[in-house]
Amino acid sequence: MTRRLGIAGASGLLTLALAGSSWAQNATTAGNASAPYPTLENISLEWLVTGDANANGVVKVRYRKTGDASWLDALPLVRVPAGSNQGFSWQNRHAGSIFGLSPGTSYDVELTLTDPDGGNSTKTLSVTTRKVPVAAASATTKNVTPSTFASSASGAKPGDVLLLADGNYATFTFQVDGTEALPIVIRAENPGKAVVDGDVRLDGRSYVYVEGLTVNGKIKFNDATGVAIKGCTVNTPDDGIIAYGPGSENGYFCDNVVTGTSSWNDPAVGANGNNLGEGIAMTGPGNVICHNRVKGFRDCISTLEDTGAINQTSLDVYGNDLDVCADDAVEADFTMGNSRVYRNRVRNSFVGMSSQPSLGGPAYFIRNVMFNIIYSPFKLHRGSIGDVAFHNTVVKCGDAFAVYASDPWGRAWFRNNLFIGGTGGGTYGGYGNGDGDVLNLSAAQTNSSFDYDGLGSIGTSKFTGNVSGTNFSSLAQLKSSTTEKNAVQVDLGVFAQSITFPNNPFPGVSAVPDLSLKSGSAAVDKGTKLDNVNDGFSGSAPDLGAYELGSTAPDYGPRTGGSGGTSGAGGSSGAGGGSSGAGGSSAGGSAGATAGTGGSGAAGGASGGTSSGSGGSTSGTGGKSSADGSDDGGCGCRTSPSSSGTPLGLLLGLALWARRRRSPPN
Ligand SMILES: [Ca+2]
Ligand SMILES: [Ca+2]
Ligand SMILES: [Ca+2]
Ligand SMILES: [Ca+2]
Repeated sequence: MTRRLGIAGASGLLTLALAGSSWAQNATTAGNASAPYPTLENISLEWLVTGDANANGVVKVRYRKTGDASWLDALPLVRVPAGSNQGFSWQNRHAGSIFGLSPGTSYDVELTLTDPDGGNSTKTLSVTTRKVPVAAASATTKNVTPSTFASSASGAKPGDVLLLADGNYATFTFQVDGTEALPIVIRAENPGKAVVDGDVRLDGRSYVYVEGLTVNGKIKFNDATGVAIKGCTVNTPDDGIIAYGPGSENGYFCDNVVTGTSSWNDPAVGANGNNLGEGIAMTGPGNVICHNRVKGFRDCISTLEDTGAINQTSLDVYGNDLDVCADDAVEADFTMGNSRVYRNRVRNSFVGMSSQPSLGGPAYFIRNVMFNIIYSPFKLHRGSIGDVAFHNTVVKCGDAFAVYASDPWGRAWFRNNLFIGGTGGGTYGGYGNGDGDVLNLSAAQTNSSFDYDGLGSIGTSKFTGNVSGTNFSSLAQLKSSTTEKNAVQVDLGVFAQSITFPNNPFPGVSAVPDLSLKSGSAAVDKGTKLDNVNDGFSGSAPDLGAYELGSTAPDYGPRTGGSGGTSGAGGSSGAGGGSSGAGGSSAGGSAGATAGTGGSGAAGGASGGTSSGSGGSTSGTGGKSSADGSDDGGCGCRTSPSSSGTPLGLLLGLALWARRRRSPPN
């Protein structure tokens, strides 16, 4: 990922010109294949290529634990033609993830590239997932009290566990590094009973773990490597767990309870609402944000945007329980491939998942549950490219799934989701959320593919919308005139429990109801098979939405008994994998996938490699009312650098100003 300020537009035009010229090379020349920043349960794959201007190359993926005899199929990599957008550019490649692996385990990965125009190639990689970060077996425990903390901290050595007795501790900036083999652990003897009155700073630190503290302030770690924040309780007036540039690399932020001050009412919601702070926010590669309970922020979990975004790749956000996120529950903006947001549960939030934009992708969103959100379940603004959404369940007022920005977005791949909207649409926080269209995706480029989704509009007596500029007003019309050839119409009767439709988003719901499916309902066995995502499904086919019939409900929020591995985006049993609890190994994955057809998806489309998204974004207002969409620092309605006469520096300056205004960087 290269940052190229000011020349994005010129490059985008050049890309378009080359793709359309007779010089365009349709055969593939394979370049370097790599697996950067493996996480605990997922592997990121990148295979650079040149040529393949017609973007019809396909990379099949197989994997196995090193030493196993038989291979398992994963999804084909996503084709990511070179592009540029919002001051960033990306290389011509195939990219994708293998989900649901075990921590600290070696895998063989086989990539097979075929291109009908020539250039077939095979690569094999050996990749080891990261271990769950725990104290070294040989760790030396040092007992610490509030009065001895300063001397113990300054004298800490790699391999030490500083065991903090109950009591109140002063704010501190930790100054000593551990190593990968010998981390330094700062641990509450009794979880929650060692209380820090103020911020904890780990800036520049390597392999320092903080476990079980109560922090009345923020935990901040700019420029950190391999830090872990586990089982902490963070009560903050602004940001909770946070790293600005150059950010955090290979960190682990799990099983925390992070509470802010934003509330759930109309004046509080949206980009211009009376809200403050980021619950867990960071930039950098290889970070794992899992099983946290986050409530009361502007964005509950967030990457950074614009000039703040640095190498935001190989990012895992899973198992989190998110409530009162006045702007975005998960703001995965400016991700740069292999971001994985899965098996999270969201309620009482303005936006579900923001991808504003994905810079080429794939940006995965899998098996998330969103109940009583207002605006978009997936906010794909600012020309997002490469969003992949499988098996999400959404119940909200107004439009079920709408992207209100007029900026073209593309190479999206949606399968097996449940989108249920209905009555109660209107203007909230200054933004309209429609009147109950099931899909409102008018700016989706035709290189996108939406299919096998279950759609419904409760209480409106209509089934209307738009996909890539094509209007429909019935299921039959949707199926005959768009990519949704296998869509089904659903209502709340697909759920086993009786569900009260959230047609008024306020005062909010106290819990997400159980959205497991009813046996025999319209969402059961209506999905399509996706290798490594819904292996082991029950019945004749995968079900729509987050929960396969008969599967065990996953855990959301902090796991009792520790912070072990969990299962995966897909995992076996099709349930998104149950999470495992203490020290668990992967429950997901495997399950003997047959060499199925899998999804070929949008990425395989013959779209001529015009993926950049940098061109053509107009400054439209897009939304049905008010402005173009909520976001931090940089409105989705702004004119892109490529087509605007506005100096980019001014736009970036405004964006930075907006971010700083809401969330001081230091
Ligand atoms: Ca080709
Ligand atoms: Ca944010
Ligand atoms: Ca099924
Ligand atoms: Ca936001």
